[in-house]
Amino acid sequence: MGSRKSKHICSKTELTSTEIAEICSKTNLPDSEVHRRHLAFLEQYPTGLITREQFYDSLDEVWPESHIDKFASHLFTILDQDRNGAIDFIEYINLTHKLDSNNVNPQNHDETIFFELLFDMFDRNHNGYLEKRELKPLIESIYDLAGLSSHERRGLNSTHAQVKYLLNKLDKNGDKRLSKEEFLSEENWSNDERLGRFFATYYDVNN
Ligand SMILES: [Ca+2]
Ligand SMILES: [Ca+2]
Ligand SMILES: [Ca+2]
Repeated sequence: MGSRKSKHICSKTELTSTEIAEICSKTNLPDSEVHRRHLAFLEQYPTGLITREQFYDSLDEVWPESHIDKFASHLFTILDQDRNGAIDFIEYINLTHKLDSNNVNPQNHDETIFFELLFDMFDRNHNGYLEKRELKPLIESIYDLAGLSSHERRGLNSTHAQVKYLLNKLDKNGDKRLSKEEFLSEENWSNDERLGRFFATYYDVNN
C-alpha cells in the first residue's frame, strides 16, 4: 500500500450545471437534494475533497478495533475514479446514493449490496470476475476488519484454504473464477455453514 498522504490536494467546492445534471440523472435525485447534500458534504469537507487520510480516519471510527488499512485502501481505490488521490463530491455521492437507496448498512445485514460492493472492490482488473489472485486480498481484508491474529489465520482458516473453499463452493460453471452472479448467489451462501461463518466474521465486527 502506498502512503496515506494524497498526491494533489487542492479544492473542488463548486459543481457545474453539467455535473449537477449528471448527478441527477445517475442518482434520480432532484437537484434541490443534490444541492442540499453537496452543502452538507462541504460542511464536513470544506475543500470539497476527502483526502486519503480523512477517509482512513472515518473508517477507523466505524471499525475502531480493526486493522482497516488494506480494506480502506481497496475501497478508496474504487471510489477515487479519476485517481487524483482524493474523493470529490461526485465520486462520493455515486456510492452513498447507491448505499442509501438500498438502505444498506452492515448492521441491517443487507448482504447483497455489501457483497456487490466487495465484488467491485476486489475485481481489480474490472473484467467482471473474481479470480484466485483477487480472492486472496478479499479474504485478507475481511480478516483484517475482523482483527484476526496470524494465529487465527492458520489451517482451515488460512487464506489459501479459504480461497480454495470459496472457489470450490461458488464456482458453479467450473471456470476457476467467480462471476458476480456466482458470488452473489444467496443460495450458495445460505446453505453452507463454513461460508456463513466466514462472513459472520465480517458482521461480528459490526455488531
Ligand atoms: Ca478523485
Ligand atoms: Ca477480475
Ligand atoms: Ca465461475
